[in-house]
Amino acid sequence: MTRVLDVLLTIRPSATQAATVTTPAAGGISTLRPRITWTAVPNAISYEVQVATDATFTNLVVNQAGITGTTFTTLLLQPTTTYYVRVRGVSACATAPYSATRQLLTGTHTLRTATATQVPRPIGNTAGATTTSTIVIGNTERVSDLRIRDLTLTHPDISELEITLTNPVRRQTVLLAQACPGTNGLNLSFADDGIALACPPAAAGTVRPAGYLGDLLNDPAFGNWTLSIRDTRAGNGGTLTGWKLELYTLNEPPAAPTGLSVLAPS
Ligand SMILES: [Ca+2]
Repeated sequence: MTRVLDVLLTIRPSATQAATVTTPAAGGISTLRPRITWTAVPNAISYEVQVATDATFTNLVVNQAGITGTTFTTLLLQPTTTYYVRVRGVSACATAPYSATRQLLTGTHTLRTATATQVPRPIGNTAGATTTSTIVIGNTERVSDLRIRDLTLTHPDISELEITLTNPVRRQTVLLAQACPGTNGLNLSFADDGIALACPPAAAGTVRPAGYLGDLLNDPAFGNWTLSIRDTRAGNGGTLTGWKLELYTLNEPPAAPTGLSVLAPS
């Protein structure tokens, strides 16, 4: 007797190429939360990033797996310190070799707190109504770290609200995404190293945003920082009463002179 078996084989391609780290640029001064970017590796389904204080990657300060894109912004590094960065692609059956190591040197940064003046603002009670409040920053240095302080609003049910921050080059992150049903009012700060949001939130606590504030770093601070509050359901409305931008900007080294002239006594 002959039996016929149908066997389904799935051939998964392997990631075998090394990525190339593209930022931070070699030789420059980095913010204290650098945005690390790299070239895509064919067949990779995720990436691993390592940052260490030694070139042999013994003293790891970042060891992040499962990154699905080709960019990753670290948490806070130490100022004026040399770090070493490498990235590799991961596929279902294999791990690609590490990229060449990129050396980076962090600078120092300065805290600049800016308080919203476009408040109070009504939070509309029609479905989908969006309230915005903008803080204008005149400093042109790159953003090295960022928190939102003392975001206060009244609203009988904050789970109707989606709160988003947009930076001057239009990168966005969601701070609060329709969380904590039945909670009346909000008084919270947001930081990537804050605690996980609990419901109802402890008043005046510092929580991790729904998104990642790190996505809004490493661009110039200059321009409009906009807080948007979308009320997703008709009926209940409220008032945005205040918020602050806690912005750390990189102390950029002065530009080198483009030419030197020698003054000789005549
Ligand atoms: Ca509403």
